[in-house]
Amino acid sequence: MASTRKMRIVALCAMCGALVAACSQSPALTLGAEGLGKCQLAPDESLEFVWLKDLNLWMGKHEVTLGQMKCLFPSTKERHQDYYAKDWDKETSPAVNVSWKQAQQTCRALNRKCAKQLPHGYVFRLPTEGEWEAAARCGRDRTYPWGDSWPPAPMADSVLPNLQGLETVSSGRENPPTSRAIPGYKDGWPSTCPVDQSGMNEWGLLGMGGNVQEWCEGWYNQPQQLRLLKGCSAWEHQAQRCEIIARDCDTGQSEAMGFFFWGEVRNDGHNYSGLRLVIGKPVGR
Ligand SMILES: [Ca+2]
Repeated sequence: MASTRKMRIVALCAMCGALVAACSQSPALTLGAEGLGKCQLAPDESLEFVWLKDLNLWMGKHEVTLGQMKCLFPSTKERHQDYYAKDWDKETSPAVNVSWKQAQQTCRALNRKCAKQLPHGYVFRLPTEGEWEAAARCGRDRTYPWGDSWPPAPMADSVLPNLQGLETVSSGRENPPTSRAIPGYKDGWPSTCPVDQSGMNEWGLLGMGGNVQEWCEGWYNQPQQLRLLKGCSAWEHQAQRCEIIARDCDTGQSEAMGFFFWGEVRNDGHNYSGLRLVIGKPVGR
């Protein structure tokens, strides 16, 4: 069934949060002013961006949610397993099982819809590895997105990053089955959590410390065969893999993955992979 949702972009004043303009009424909308931008997909679906002056781009405040993906791709199947509690908020949780190819499709879809509303020379794309790492460091010298401590410490908003803690093991929801967890660590989420509850860093970005891994532009390796993932997921328990410099990969070419909520084990993709968007100058791929 075709979606009746409509897309529009709104920009919010950096200082007071007041609405500046809406693209459905003002095609000349410019997001170039320094501050917070908000790309609203529907009254309850918005893509929020934070202007990062150091990087000359707007970075997604959150990972892209399943609800946002459904808004952009209404014909895409949504699948998840029954072990999720009925009150599980899938719509505001990050989309997972997204391939790199599908992350690029997401950027293209937004660029088609919103090109006229972006500042001249800017596009929706994925962050580069350097941009992702800079956003995770927030201008500081540190090992992990939360600092230098292990086990993980709370993020800047006093919320623990969503990693694989004891609650994941005790809930029986781990998938694939594992008894591994960060010793003594409990962030309260046995799986992914709503994107606005996964810990905010000093630059106002959430999910940089966990929840789902995020596709980046560029390659993982040479010769260029594998695509790059940064960040760790709600199922990560190894310190080294939580470091800002850590890298992960996948072929990223799957067409069959879809924008699934976590829960369906598949053999043809990367179950932990989600995405975060930026609005920035184009980069090579
Ligand atoms: Ca993340």
